[in-house]
Amino acid sequence: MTKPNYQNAQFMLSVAGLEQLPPDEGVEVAIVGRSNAGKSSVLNMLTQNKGLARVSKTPGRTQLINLFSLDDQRRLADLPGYGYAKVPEEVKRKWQRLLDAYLRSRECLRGLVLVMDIRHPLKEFDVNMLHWCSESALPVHILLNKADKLSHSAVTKTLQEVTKKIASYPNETTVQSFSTLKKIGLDALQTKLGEWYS
Ligand SMILES: Nc1nc2c(ncn2[C@@H]2O[C@H](COP(=O)(O)OP(=O)(O)OP(=O)(O)O)[C@@H](O)[C@H]2O)c(=O)[nH]1
Ligand SMILES: [Mg+2]
Repeated sequence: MTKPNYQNAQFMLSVAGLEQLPPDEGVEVAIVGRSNAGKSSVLNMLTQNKGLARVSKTPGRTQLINLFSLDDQRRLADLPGYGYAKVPEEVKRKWQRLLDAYLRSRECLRGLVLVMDIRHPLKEFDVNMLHWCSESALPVHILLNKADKLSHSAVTKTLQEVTKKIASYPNETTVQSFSTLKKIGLDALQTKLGEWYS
């Protein structure tokens, strides 16, 4: 299959429950990460469409699974952000259940893009996600986003630390630095996605 044209991305729908998802076929790649890590910004940069995924300054606004189609067989999913303290417990539990159910049951899910703030990598939720993916043999590509917030040497150091920590995972687990603000790392991300979508 040819490489997807990310600029063709179209918003499909937002779902609050699995039963609302489109048929489980073709290839889906999901973007996950703690609230405010920059998931929606990554999606906007990838598709060169600033308004596509809502970039919210209020953390936790992405409360549903937002689906975007690249073509009739390939989709991107922007998953609910997790870990935002100010959201009521009940709402948090609801998101967690939706996220878990999606990850467990979605057959067409080919890989996860796990977005972290490079200043706070591998928080508890990130580590849980990596463990879960490793047990489910689901490939993960980590974006250490907001690299513009650190010096070049600090970026390199964090990249080395994370690389070392993920080396023991048996599933395909890769990492790169990224910045939606400075537009750093897009080529590497597209290369990884190209593998998954091919
Ligand atoms: N400095 C810097 N800020 C960024 C970068 N990427 C995103 N941000 C900012 O981080 C904040 C959160 O970005 P979002 O893309 O909304 O994050 P999200 O992960 O989708 O958040 P939720 O939908 O709430 O889970 C926004 O204020 C962005 O402008 C980056 O590369 N560098
Ligand atoms: Mg978002």
